[in-house]
Amino acid sequence: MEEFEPNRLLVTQRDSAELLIVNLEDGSVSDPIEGTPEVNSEGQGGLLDVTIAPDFDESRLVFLTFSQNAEDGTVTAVGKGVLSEDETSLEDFEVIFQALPAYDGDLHYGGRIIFDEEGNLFLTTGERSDDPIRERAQDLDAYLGKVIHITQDGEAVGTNPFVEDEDALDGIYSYGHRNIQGVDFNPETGDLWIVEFGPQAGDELNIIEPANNYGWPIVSYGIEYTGELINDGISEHEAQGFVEPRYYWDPTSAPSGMAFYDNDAIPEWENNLFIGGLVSSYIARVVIEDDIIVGEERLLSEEGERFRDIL
Ligand SMILES: [Ca+2]
Repeated sequence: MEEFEPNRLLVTQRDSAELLIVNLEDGSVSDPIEGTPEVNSEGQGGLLDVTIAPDFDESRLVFLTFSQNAEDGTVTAVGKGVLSEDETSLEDFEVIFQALPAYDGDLHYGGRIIFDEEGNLFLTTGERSDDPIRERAQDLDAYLGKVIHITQDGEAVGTNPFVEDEDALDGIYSYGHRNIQGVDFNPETGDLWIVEFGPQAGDELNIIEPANNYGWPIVSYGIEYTGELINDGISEHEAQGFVEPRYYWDPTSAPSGMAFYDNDAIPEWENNLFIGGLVSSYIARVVIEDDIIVGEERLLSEEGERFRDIL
């Protein structure tokens, strides 16, 4: 979801690949916007995130992420198009980035995007789930299991940490991630925070800094779906060069979508972090002091809903 005008949202529908406009004042929903990309909607794929350019009022540029058919499987892709003045179509839609390599699977696309203050994009990916492809999260020559930092044309940002490393892809910002499904900037510190799925539990809240390795699939606070430990459950993550999460969930919170509260309406919530939950069916309100998580409240669990995104 993206609020592109007061009380009006651009909303993606994952499996039908529709982009819609929802009016929060009267609850009305537009017809699907024309010109959106063809997606592969098998498994966890489909039309994923949507955001608008910082200069949307002039450019009317809309950015989408989606799972795209490629030669040897599917990829997480980013594209952009211009929302027509009558809001019925995305014009001149073009793909600006593909998180290669492609893989013949339908899980763990990641696919969240957010603009930084310089007008560049952070894109999150997944590691495509299966063993051994998931090991590519540790490799700097693959865009799987990464936070990626690109311009609005899909080029690597020049200040990225691995641009001088000939063996590494220039777009990589951080690595060792599993499946990142939420991103936001902390309004108090300016830091980029992400939330990512663990395997069986072990969902992580991480602060992203350039060149950091967040450990997957070498270390985790979760276990395999089979019940086996991850690498015999090795601990001492930091001693091995892996960055510890700020917080993790066990059992799973199935985190999807997140937003810091930065609004005067409810002063008690100032700078709290709200995280959607899928199978967990609650919204987590996370209280943070000096980058330490000091409290969590679980909201709306009685609704029995899957909360895929948060504004
Ligand atoms: Ca980790």
